[in-house]
Amino acid sequence: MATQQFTVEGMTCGHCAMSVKEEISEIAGVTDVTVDHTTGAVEVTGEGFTTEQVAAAVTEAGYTLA
Ligand SMILES: [Cu+2]
Repeated sequence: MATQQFTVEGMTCGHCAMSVKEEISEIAGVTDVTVDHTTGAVEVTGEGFTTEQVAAAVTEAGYTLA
């Protein structure tokens, strides 16, 4: 189990954060996601997931991985 940190661009409010959290949570192996829309900081905890999957989930939510 490991925690990886990412930065997401374009989030402006709690709804943005929720969308990003929901999409990333759907990745297999992810057990916890924390999103701070004020800083763009995203922490993803789990195992077996890739940065590419996180980037795709963020794109799916409508935002961009920095
Ligand atoms: Cu928003």
